[in-house]
Amino acid sequence: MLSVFTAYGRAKRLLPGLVLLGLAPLTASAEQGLMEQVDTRASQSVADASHHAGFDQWRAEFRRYAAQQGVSEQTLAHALDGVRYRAKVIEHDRYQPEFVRPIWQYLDTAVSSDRVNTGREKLDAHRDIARNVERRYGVPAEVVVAIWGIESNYGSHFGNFSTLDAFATLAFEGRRREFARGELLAALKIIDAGDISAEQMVGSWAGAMGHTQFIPSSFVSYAVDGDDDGRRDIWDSIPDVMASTANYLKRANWEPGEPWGTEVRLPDGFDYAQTRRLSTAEWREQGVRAEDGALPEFGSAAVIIPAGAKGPAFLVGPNFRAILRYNNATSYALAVSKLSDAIAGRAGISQGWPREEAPLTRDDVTALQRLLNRVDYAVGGADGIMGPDTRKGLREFQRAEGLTPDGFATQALLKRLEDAAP
Ligand SMILES: [Ca+2]
Repeated sequence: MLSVFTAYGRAKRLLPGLVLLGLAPLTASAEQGLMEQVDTRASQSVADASHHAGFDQWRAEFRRYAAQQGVSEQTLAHALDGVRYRAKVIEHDRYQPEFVRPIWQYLDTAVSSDRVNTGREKLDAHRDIARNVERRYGVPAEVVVAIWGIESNYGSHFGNFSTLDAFATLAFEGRRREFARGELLAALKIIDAGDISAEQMVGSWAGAMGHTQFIPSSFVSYAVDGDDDGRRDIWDSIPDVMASTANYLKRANWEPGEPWGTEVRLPDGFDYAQTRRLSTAEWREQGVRAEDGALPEFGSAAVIIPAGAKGPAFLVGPNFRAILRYNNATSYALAVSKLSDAIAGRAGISQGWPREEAPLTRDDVTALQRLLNRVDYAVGGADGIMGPDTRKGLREFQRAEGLTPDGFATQALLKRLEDAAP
């Protein structure tokens, strides 16, 4: 899933870059790669020893800092003194997939019939809790269940990695140490507050915790005691899990009573390069029509085409943006939206995805970026990630070539750029 995020815009979200990474089922070849790395490291016992020595000193310094920040001696002694450096965390943190997984493959898994059926069973099993949460926070039960389903497959695999070990290791030598340091402090404060014990605070290697995959700072801000037992428990209390998820969306400006959006048909000659938000009335004026029924009335909505002009199009409103606050990736928000639709018995996506398009590798995207720069569509540094600047440059190139400017990178476009570049 890491690959999908890099493809569709990563991480300015409240749960920065982490939520789903821990759930990411690595491909067989990726697992193989990691195992080989582990073996190499195991033979470097000298390097490992110095790692640990440095880690102990780092932990002693962090302990003084945490004490200054008000964490109790009891929590420091019981929770922080036991944390360990975990090489596996760093291996995951540095892993970069070669291939970017297309959105349709991500959706095949995220909104599989198994996922839908289990979602309906979970909704049935927890119907009273879900409907209570819906009344209290204004977020439909199907949406809460869908987020639960996508974050942790309804709690079946939220990870059993120590959150404290994860953030201590990342704060010691991860890519974003300051961020991890703040999360480790937040985690200790959660333990201090008595919500959960250090032993029970588990989740993904990246530090996303429990059924809802909240990182500690999100837990501090948004977790809710749904069953009124005095503790916020997203590991073992479904009322707390559901209330916390709904509270998060409410605080992300969820509009009660509004749908996320709908699939649309775009008219011939539609301007694919426009990225503005407009009202439904304005989109209607441009000839945008609902695939089925009427367009929802939004004051501010975007038309998105996640796989370019040959794939399906969607009109998305404020609640789609609220889901993006949970995890800032179009593929993620669409998966939650369509899974909630399916659980509620609404229709799936009508138009087909361009499944014949071979995905671009990281190297392909880097080459694409270098070529765009060379033919004067400045897209900035060539980092192998399809971001907004790269898509904008690509749209300009498409327009100059008389193609539909949808900003969707394909092997054919890469070839065309190679031919066009001096
Ligand atoms: Ca509780």
